[in-house]
Amino acid sequence: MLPSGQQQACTALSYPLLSRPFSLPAFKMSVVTVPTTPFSGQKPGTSGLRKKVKVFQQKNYTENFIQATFTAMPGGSEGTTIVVGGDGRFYSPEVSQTILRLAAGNGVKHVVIGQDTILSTPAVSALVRSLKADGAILLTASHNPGGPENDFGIKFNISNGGPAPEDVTNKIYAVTEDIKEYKTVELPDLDLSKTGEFTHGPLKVTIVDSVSNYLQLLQEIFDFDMIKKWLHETSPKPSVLFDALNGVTGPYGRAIFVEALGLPESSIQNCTPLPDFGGLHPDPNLTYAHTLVERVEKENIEFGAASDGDGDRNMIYGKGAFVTPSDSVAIIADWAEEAIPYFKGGVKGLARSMPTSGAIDIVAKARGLECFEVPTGWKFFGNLMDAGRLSICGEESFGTGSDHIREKDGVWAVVAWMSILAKANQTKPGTDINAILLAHYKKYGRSFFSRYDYEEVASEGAEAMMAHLRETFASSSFAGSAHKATSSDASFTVAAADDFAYTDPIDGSVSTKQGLRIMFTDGSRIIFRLSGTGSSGATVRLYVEKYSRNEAEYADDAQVGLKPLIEVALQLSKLQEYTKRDKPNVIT
Ligand code: VG1
Ligand code: CO
Repeated sequence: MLPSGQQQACTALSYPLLSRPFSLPAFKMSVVTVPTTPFSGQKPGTSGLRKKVKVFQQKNYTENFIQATFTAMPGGSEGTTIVVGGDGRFYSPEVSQTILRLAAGNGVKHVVIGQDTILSTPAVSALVRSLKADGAILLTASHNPGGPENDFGIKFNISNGGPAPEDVTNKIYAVTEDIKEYKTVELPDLDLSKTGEFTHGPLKVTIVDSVSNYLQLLQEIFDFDMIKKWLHETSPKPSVLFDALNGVTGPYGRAIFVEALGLPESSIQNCTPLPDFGGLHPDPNLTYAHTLVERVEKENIEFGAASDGDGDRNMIYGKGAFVTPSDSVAIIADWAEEAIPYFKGGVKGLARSMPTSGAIDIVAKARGLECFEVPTGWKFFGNLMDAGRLSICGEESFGTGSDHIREKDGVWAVVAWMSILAKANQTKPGTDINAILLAHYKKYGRSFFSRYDYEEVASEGAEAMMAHLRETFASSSFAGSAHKATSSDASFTVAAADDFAYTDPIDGSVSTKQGLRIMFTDGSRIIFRLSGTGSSGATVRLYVEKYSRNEAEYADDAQVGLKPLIEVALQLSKLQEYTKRDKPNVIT
């Protein structure tokens, strides 16, 4: 039942009537203004608002945030078309209905929603662009676990299909801090299980198939026939395993790998989206996608890949060959024009997030392309793409993508890698992932990269550690100082250290405090950041990078080569003292 509130004088419809079984009213249903009070902390992070489900379930919590989103929409919400989708996690069905009610209350004209609200993040971005919609609301906490005890999230994308930039998310936050009411129309639940067009109170609602629009886009971008040739006409046939980790890409995986590319059902796993991801942590990395890694190794699978809860991340893993995301984007950029028809006309520019390794910079230099270094978070790539200066970009956090949409795209990256293998096999049959990696290192050198995550540490400790580092950086003797590893004689001299700030080259907006970085004279780097996607406590991310042109090292395990740098990072930051952790939860 709707909380008591004042009715706006739109129609003569009264409450008792509204609770009758739904039939299409011949007149506009009443917009009801419901009083509410602010919740603290509704500040969107790196990618939307992420909190425990229980937090979102508090009365008015979700309504407040959705109202703030409509209020902050550039150009307002009146008369707009919005796309609604998500990874189908627990609490999505309830929130979808809330969005429909508040959309009606806020004058939205048309809502395009995925069947059962299922649309991957890249598919939402693609739909916004192909429908020329005004924005999108995504119900996802991405790779964070789902279920009643875990996380839920809401994210807003703008009309270019990409994550809202900081001026919009800041406005959403400002509205939540001061909210006094939200506008809704009391509509019964709409059955979202059937596709089609519906009238829902004052709204037009189109329920779309989750996959078809996105599949069509991929078929325009890639040469599926070339991939099929590689898969079916190579002897012996390369084997493939795609793992959706029970996240949203299951239906996409089936449509692409089984139906379009003709692979057997055994080449996909965990491909039914589940509200709690079947208890999995839907994050495609060596730790959480370990069943994929084990099967690839045991069954000698040439090409393995996984994606995250909402389908924007990917991991590429072949037999004995893990492709770091930093290498992945560099290699895709290097092969793009040759292997992917979408880029036939030329790649415009490249980019990476600041902590991502410089492997892509080297490709950009060799190819005479502009290369941008932006803060962590996909929202920073959008302006560059819209301005026609960026084609391919990536983040070390298993995010890779291009300007075909304005989100990173897990399945796109997987098909991009299949295209590279298919192309390489045309001239050199038997080329596998390892061969692609080694050839790349031989041409450009290798950037060793690793990230250590210390999850859910006490916020005070994490903040104190960052403050300690800032103080260290401020000392005039820090640049030029030498730091010795604990377990070897390796020593690193500080070339420079700063708190990364970024000025958007297109609109001039400035983002400060985007990560503490120490650059050493040999080109190595250490970076410290606090995560902006966690739902409780703080997560410290430590990134280390070392570049090598020594061929003898190209096949080495990254952890071995990076050990001295990690030791220096731990000493300099006093991380163990501040966070009380002697080991990271995840190493990627
Ligand atoms: C993390 C990653 C970042 C990524 C973001 C959203 O952010 O580091 O690169 O863009 O997640 O990805 P943070 O602030 O926790 O480091 V997703 O797939 O979670 O939407
Ligand atoms: Co994601």
